[in-house]
Amino acid sequence: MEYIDLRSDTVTKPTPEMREAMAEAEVGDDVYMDDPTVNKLQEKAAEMLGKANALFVPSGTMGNLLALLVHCQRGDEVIVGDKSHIYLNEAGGMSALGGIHPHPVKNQADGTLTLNDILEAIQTEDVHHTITRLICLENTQNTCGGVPLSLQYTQAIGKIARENNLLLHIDGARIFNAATALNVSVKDLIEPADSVMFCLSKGLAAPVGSMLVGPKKFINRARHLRKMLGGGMRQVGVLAAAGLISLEKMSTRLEQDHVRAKKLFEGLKQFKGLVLDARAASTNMVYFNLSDEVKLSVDQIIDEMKKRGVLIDWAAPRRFRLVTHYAVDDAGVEKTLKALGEVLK
Ligand code: TLP
Repeated sequence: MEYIDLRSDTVTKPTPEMREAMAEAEVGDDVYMDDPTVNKLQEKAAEMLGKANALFVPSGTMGNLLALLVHCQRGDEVIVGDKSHIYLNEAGGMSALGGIHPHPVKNQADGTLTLNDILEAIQTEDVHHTITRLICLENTQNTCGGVPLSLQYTQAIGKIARENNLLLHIDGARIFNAATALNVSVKDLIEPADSVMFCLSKGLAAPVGSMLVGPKKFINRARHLRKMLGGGMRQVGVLAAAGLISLEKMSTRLEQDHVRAKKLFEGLKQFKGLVLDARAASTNMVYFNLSDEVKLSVDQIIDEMKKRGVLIDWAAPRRFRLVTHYAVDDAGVEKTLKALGEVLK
């Protein structure tokens, strides 16, 4: 059966153009920095994001971890959203591997951390306290509905960071979705940040890989730590070739995914028993809860949807997330709504 797969945008497969570019990619040993395709990808990413340098890394999780390890010493503190991927979904890497102490601050429904909460979380100089070193934002904020954080908000956080001698890292796994939704350039959107990680392997459809961008010294240190973590790769131009197409082509088509997420959101309103988040799908994600009137369990719903050719996943015990991407077309949206109508009847 051909499935419509809404579990995540991580499920995207390389496009035919990517497969061709991968087969023909010029390669070299990237630990020697000899892979021309990786070098090209890194130059392109740095240029598009307006930072001095970039580093190709195997995953978003490793990119975020490297940023934390470069910015912080053992015992330093990082201000993070309490619903952020770094805090909840990266296996505690910052603590386990870096001895870094997370200071969680509440993510508001719109994905932001309030300026006041951040200011209050910054430790004062005191023998009892850790040293606050870094603020992390996530844009788009995945678990708050995939909401984009605005340019003005990011600038305000950048100002707080500078005024308090802190650094700012953005987990921009979906930063191109954010920039598309906000109609601003990615470069402007991340300008206040010292470092940014973004993923090639989500809506941008590359099979593997993320990028870390920042100043030259930061990237040099991150390259060293990437090797330490076992992430030094060799003829990896075969993957970078797909990443170049992600940047050149796939980054400009994300609006289509957002339009389809909105169609899904509108369509879901017809079903009793679903509690939609008040905010309309603002990028490529739609979250909803099951009310008590739905007697089926999430697993039963997942199974019944699968029988009808639609893969979905739960985000919390009575909560679902549907994610659109380039393999979900208008017919896929219709098929999903029809299947859900039958299952919830
Ligand atoms: N997110 C995945 C899952 O891990 C939840 C998904 O399906 O959304 N930052 C953010 C905001 C992310 O959403 C993810 C992946 C990552 C970082 C990590 O990227 P990878 O999976 O490449 O390590």
